[in-house]
Amino acid sequence: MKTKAAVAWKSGAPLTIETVDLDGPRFGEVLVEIKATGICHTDYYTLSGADPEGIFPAILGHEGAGIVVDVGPGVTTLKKGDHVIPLYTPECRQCKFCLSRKTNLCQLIRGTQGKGLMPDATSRFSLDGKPIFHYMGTSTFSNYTVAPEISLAKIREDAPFDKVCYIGCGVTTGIGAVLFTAKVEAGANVVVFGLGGIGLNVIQGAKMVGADKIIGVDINPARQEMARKFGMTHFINPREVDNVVDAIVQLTDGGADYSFECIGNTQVMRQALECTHKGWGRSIIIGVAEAGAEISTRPFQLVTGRKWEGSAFGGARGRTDVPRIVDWYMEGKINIDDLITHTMPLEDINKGFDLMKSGESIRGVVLY
Ligand code: NAD
Ligand code: DAO
Ligand code: ZN
Repeated sequence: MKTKAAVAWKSGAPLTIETVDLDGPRFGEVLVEIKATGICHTDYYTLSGADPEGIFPAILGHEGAGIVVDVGPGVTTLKKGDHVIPLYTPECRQCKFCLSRKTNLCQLIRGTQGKGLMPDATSRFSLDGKPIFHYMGTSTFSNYTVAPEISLAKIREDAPFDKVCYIGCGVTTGIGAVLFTAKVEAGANVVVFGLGGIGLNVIQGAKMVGADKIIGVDINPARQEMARKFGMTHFINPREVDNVVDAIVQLTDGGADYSFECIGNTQVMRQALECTHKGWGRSIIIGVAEAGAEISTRPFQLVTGRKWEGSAFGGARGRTDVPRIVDWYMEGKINIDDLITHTMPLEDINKGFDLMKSGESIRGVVLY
């Protein structure tokens, strides 16, 4: 079939809207009509050329929601008409990683997904007979996409696509890091570095679990108002204090119980570790730094009880946890609507990237 898609031909260049060819789903695969997709910082990270796994030409996008149109042979858990959210972190429930119950990083199709291919090592997308690569197993910047069955979470049918698409990355990454990775307890002091599409959801998660002080840190003062609405109790602009770490240690009587880095800046990652409490502080890295970047601190920071950790997709097991998070939204337990600041047709997707880069949007969503 033919589908409209925004194609990334090479790093650093704007996406162009094309009518591309899409082959039908093969064994274990599903054809999905994408109804809405968010634009995340990670799409820009790949488009900018900073992503070591970035391959071109590709159809980016990993934060979508849509409807199953067709299923390939061997598909047993999904059928035509099901509503789904594509998962860049699949959940096969049978690989060593899934069975360990210690991680959400399913590895069953990791090799081919990282190469921009379906599990049989081929692409379903092409133009003029030349293949176009998939992205993160999702490629939601295409009106129709093919994804492995294990990379799709089935969700309730009354959930609005234009809102719950954000659960495909930002919402789950932020709230999940608090609930599933850190398991923050009520009364804890929490610091969030970077109040963008991810950090605001960390704030929202911290509020949900009953954190005491929720301190937001951002160089963009305009983020303060939104963050307060989501539960932030204190704001620090690093450009207005002599030393961010000292300011947090003072505010929290010795250091935060938990900190979350939601920027991808290795200097800030160090601050995030060092502002946590001696003996038990835990710092969770969510931000993705540029290829080859390294982090450093004095080892004594760890000897004296601080822990440095990371979180991918909020530690969520997508097929299990994403439908639950959709329920939380539908039950009014989480706020997504206020974070979607801009919507646009696919033709305006480059404007969506510009709004994100300038800090004007929190989440821009493409509506098909
Ligand atoms: P964003 O651009 O919406 O937000 C980043 C925020 O950080 C902005 O508000 C910006 O003003 C602020 N900031 C920038 N430099 C700063 C500094 N030095 N000190 C304080 N604040 C600073 O980005 P986002 O969509 O929220 O994504 C954040 C990061 O998370 C990115 O690196 C993205 O790739 C990554 N990410 C990780 C996962 C994961 O699973 N681990 C998933 C999605 C995104
Ligand atoms: O299993 O090695 C692996 C892949 C892990 C992917 C983790 C992705 C988290 C960071 C990228 C954010 C994407 C939106
Ligand atoms: Zn698995």
